[in-house]
Amino acid sequence: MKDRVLKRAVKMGYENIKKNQIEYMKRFWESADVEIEGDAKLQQGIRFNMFHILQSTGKDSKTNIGAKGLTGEGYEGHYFWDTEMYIIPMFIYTKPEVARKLLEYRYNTLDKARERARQMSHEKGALFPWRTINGEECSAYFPASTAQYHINADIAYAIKKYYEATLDEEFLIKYGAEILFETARIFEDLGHYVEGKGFCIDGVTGPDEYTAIVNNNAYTNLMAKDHLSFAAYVAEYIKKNFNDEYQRIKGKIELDEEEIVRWKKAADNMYIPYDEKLKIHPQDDSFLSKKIWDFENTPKENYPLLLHYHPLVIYRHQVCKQADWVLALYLHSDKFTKEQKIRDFEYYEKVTTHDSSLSPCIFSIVACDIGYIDKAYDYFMRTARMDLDDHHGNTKDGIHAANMAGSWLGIVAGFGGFRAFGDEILFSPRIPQNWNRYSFKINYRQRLIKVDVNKEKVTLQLIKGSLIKVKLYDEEVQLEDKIERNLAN
Ligand code: IFM
Repeated sequence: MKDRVLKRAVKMGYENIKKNQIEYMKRFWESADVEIEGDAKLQQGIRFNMFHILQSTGKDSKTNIGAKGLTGEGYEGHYFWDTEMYIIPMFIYTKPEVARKLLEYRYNTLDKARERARQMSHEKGALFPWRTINGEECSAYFPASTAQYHINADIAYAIKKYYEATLDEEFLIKYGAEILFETARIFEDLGHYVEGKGFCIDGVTGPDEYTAIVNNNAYTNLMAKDHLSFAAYVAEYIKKNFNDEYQRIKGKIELDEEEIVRWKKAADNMYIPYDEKLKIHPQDDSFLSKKIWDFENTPKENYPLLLHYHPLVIYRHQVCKQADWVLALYLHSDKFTKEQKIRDFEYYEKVTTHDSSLSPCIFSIVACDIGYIDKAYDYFMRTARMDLDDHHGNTKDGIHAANMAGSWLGIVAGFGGFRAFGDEILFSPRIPQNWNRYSFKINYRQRLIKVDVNKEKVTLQLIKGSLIKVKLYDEEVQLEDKIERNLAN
């Protein structure tokens, strides 16, 4: 394979390769560039991040993107859920064909995920690994890693978002549906009904690596709910519209129609923990009853905590390494009121160390959503130049790829307020005080939309494609050419 690539390169010659590369990058920036006026260092940071993500990502459906990109030996080149929750979103809306390839990679490792499911005593279905290269689970430590069953739901979420943004039925039929069904089976098998609660999922770890093996991790349950109902929807949709293909998949994985009924029932009855006294979503069933970490008496040099305390000490406390439920508030922002988001955000902000580089960008996005723009800006500033300025002191081990894509999300989903839920495309831009202007581009269903924001105005411009309905703040607009509105405070 390497040989073939080299031979092809020699045949093409340096000048041709250079020309193609320049063309390729030009096309990428035309449909993906982000501009920030008023802060040259930030502008440099965001383009540097996008470039790294683009160049580090495998585009052949056999390779993916390592947590450290192509730049260092940290995490041994392994791929994580970072891809589905941070990197694929950037590609879905800038270069969807790459998002598809990354999802196809999961399809190509589905057999390994089936093997893993059997090792974990699931008779049917597929369980994707926490860290991997060829599809095999490579983690030797289960509490804060392989117990993260949410990976299955994260992959389902990425498939859903990719499908909604592209309506790529060919992908859904050929690859997506089988992944969705096989992974949904795991949640159905894992969960059980508890009277007074509903469908419960025990003994898993959520995204937060400072809290391990708990019952009803709220993030996992909410993601599994969405996964199970989407899997059921896709099964019905394909059965109705592409019955031959449906029968093929059904036969291949021996799918029983009753399973689909059970997925729907589990989704409808999924238990999402809620604390009536504090009016917040606890991270899991036991989170709020644990002692809160003594942040006041923890010296600065003892962070990140994982390098200074035994995991068991950390697990016994209320302390989060990274966004867990706060990530759910962003991914499912349509399901919660602003007041609820504020209560949850404020609670988790007090107990989160952000020892993981995957965290500040998510807090920044949710801070924007609830109108805490200065706070959002402070969080965002920790992401955009993390590797250029070596904020974590470990860039020598490689870049923080998820954070890099997260900085793109911070602008687009955070300050730009972009959300897409099927036919609903929403923008609610805000501008931080230090910027004069910023702009970004969104690809959605063959349209290219440019969003330009300055201190007074928001301009939406349809650069490519036909009329599309979008929502700007609370106003529904038919975007055909260009519209301009006052910037909300
Ligand atoms: O996948 C992440 C995890 O969520 C936090 N620790 C680092 C991993 C790789 O980036």
